[in-house]
Amino acid sequence: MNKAILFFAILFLCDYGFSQPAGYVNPKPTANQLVWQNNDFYLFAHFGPNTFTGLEWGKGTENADVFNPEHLDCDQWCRIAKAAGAVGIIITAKHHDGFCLWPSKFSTHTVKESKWRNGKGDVLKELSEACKKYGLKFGVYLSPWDRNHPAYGTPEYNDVFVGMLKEIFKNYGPVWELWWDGANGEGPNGKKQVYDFARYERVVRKLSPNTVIFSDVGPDARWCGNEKGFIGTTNWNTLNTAGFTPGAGAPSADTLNTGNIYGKHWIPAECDVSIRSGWFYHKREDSLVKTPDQLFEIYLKSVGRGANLLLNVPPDTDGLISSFDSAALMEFKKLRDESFRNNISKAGTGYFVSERKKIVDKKLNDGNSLTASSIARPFSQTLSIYFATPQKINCIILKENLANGQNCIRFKILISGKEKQFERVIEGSTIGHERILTFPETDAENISLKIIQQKGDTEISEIGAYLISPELAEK
Ligand code: FUL
Repeated sequence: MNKAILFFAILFLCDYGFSQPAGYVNPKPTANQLVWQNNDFYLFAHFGPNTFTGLEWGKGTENADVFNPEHLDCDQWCRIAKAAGAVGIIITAKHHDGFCLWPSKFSTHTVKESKWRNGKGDVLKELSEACKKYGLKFGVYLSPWDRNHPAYGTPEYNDVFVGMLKEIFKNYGPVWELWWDGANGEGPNGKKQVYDFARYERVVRKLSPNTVIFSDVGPDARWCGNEKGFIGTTNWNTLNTAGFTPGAGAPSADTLNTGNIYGKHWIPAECDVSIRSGWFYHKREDSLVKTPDQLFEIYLKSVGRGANLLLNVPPDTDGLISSFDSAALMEFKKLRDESFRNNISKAGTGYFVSERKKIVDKKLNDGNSLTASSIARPFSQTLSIYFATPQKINCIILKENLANGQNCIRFKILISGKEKQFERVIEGSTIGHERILTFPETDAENISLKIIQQKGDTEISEIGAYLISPELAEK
């Protein structure tokens, strides 16, 4: 390359704070992943023999009759999910004990073998229909680890697993999200299975191309690396997966927690966490249901850091969500509503400010995270909200338009009070789908966002400002 061109190319990249290794292609989400990331809160329902035996990992030798939820009412689950502001429910169709909540012809350990409704019951049918009725998305967890199936540990088991996938997708779809647990323990014959995830994926893609497939390493959504519901303050939607597999072969928990800045694939994170200490309902844990404040903290550290939140609310032995859990969920919803009802930034004027121009940008604070705003470029350009009179705030929500990839590496927010008498500086790494930042109450006349370093042009779709309860802002 001509030296002069090289010089100007470097200058150009430096000026815009672009930072990318040579030859790097910044991944973009599929349309489907973008929609999924906009549906960021939904429920998990761990339900099966463990609900009745008090175990977390059933052995697979349980008598099918232990499963007997006499008052099962999936409409009740859906009403509660809806009222909690969740967009859907993912059910454990089969956990590690191998018991199938639908009458699968690939197993002899299913609802059909139980005395529940004289063997005529079908939880997947009831839940998928109830979800349709209430406008909720229906998702399925299907554990590849199976402690009951006699074929587990042999190549035939992969046919069994594929057969089960086909039954589920054909009879109960559409399936919004499919959840693969990476656990790979021993089966009844003491052998471990060699999972054929590539084949499972091909089957699902063919049957249902719009289903989001979750596992530790995707392909569409990844695990956040812990079961606390916390994603990293640095959270890249990009991940390197070459040489990794779900389960023991996954990248380290730390890597899953932050993603890879220059990862090759778009695999956003999902935080799974239980409202109780265990995943299944146990009466002994009725007093251990997380408080609304704890749930709010989880929300700040999952959705508020650009991940999706999958909150487990396990139905009880009656087949109902217990009043302990639903009460906490309703209060949690109230906290979110009260906190984020009043976007104070709407009372201000949004500007795109460069050295030479100051342009009003109505999209910056229109409350619509899908309208991309002006591109923020480092150093000389800022996105700002000005208030005619200072406003008390302790929370700022940033949103990055991800359609062209995730670009902001580091940002800085300057909040200044009346006539710039003081300034609060908040620095952070990564914005992503949503970034909720909390800080002590501040009188703001101006809020300015500067991008310090980026992969490519950062498109900010929203700068929101809120005054939430001080206790919650401290989380
Ligand atoms: C883990 C399982 O072993 C737990 O029982 C639970 O289902 C959790 C969501 O995933 O890998």
